[in-house]
Amino acid sequence: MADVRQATYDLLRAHELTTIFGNPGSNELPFLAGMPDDFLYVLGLHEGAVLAMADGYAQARGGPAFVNLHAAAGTGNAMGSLTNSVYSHSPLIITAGQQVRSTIGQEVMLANVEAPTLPKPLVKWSSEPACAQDVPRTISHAIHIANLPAKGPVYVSVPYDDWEQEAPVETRHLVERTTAPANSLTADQLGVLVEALAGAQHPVLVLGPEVDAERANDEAVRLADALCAPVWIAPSPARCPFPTRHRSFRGVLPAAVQGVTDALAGHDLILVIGAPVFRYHQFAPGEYLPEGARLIQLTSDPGEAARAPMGDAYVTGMRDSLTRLADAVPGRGATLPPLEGIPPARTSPDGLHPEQLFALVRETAPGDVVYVKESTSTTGAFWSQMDLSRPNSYYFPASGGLGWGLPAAVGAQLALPDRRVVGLIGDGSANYGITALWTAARYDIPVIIVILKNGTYGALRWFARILDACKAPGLDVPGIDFAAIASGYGVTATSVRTSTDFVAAFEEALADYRPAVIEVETTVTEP
Ligand code: TZD
Ligand code: CA
Repeated sequence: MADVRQATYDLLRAHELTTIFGNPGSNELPFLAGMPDDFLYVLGLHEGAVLAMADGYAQARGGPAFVNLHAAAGTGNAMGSLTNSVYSHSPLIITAGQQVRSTIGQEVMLANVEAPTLPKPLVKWSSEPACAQDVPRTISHAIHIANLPAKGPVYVSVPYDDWEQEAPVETRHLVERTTAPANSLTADQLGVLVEALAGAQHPVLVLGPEVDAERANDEAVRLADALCAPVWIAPSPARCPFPTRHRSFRGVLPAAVQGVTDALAGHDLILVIGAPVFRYHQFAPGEYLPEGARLIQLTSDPGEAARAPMGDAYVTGMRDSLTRLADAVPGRGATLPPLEGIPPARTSPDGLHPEQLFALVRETAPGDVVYVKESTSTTGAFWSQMDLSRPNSYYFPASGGLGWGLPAAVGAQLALPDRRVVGLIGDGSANYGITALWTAARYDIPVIIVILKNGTYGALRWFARILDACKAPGLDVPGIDFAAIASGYGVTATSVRTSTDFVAAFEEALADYRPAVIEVETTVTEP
């Protein structure tokens, strides 16, 4: 008869969850001690990095990831990263070890008091099984609910004396069962949408991360072509849902109310696909919609549909909707003029301008490269210079919680051994997740981390000016030697200041299938 631990590992294997991202403690050892040989334990040195590695891995593989944290302290360390996972809809099954059942109430050392409450509201579901025999079913529950729409992180706390207990015989059903969403527009709903699109004079598409998450980018292109409509990326994008050199592509919408309205002026129908309406950032009140415009949103997340301040919404799947819409809308029989070329990168006499750096990255990197970006003052520079044409090519922290990018790049590279992953990380952001470099070195994960060293929290300097708060302290981060830090963690590192030196270092890192850090001195810019 299997024990709870064995039953759980069988369940994880059945769901292809054989990679465990974790950082262990005494509460977790009894579970980990039984780990079968076909499992890989990926050790992270700080739980923020553990969670972000798992998140990057989950998003890049297009499936769930399993995380094992130490009690309340480990959970707490992971929660900064977790703020992003909610909004990227990452199906993370997060487990944490708990003290022995009979001692939790005494609040002994390392007891996780009110464990299921701790990670709320950052998980869509959380639980501590009521008895040992319910542990496999609870973990099965967690896996299914994480993967059902809207996907998202879940949390299970397991007392460590549960693992040795006998699993109930019914557990065998869990290994076999599947759950599947049937989220699809009805024929009537499709008809209403087609009619709205066909009747619109100037429709526009606004695409969000769910399109890329469902790998429906090509279907979005088909719809844009049929409608001959411009395409924007929804504000604060965490992924890239549309090829940026396609003739319909207009850019990323600004993350401010009036900015969106101004950019979409003149359109009578705004179809938002796979994005919240909208992820504004800078508070700048104004009109939510251009005069005379109707907004319709397609999302898999009932929460996103319900909380939008305007428009109609359908809760459905993106790939299915896009495919059926592209098939059904009458073609307009016109094409948009081709885009102009990528503008020349701006330069600066004081050092490498971020636009220059991104242009060099674009010219040197292979066509199927994957970018994980976490440098907040270089957003405009990035989108002006990059050419992202393939699905699954761009990631950014979905809630702006820094410390995600560097470890997420490590996790994405682990999930995508056939593509190179390049982290474009600010010298402020790098510090929050820096320990993931050790994991990259230890597991020989060939990620390339480019650190943009401008010596400051660039975006905060810009914000300080906007908020009239320029006297705020703590905005600069001079004097950090990332090449030394990276070597300390066992990663080959170089520090460069010129285009020639950067290209040489980047080419060498691409040729060498090993982790690398390239620290680049860049000039201060505004987002
Ligand atoms: N801490 C965390 C966990 N998340 C945050 N978003 C911040 C602090 C605040 N913050 C921003 O929102 S942007 C930023 C900070 C500190 C500056 C990041 O600096 P960087 O990038 O060097 O990574 P830039 O390009 O210089 O802005
Ligand atoms: Ca910086």
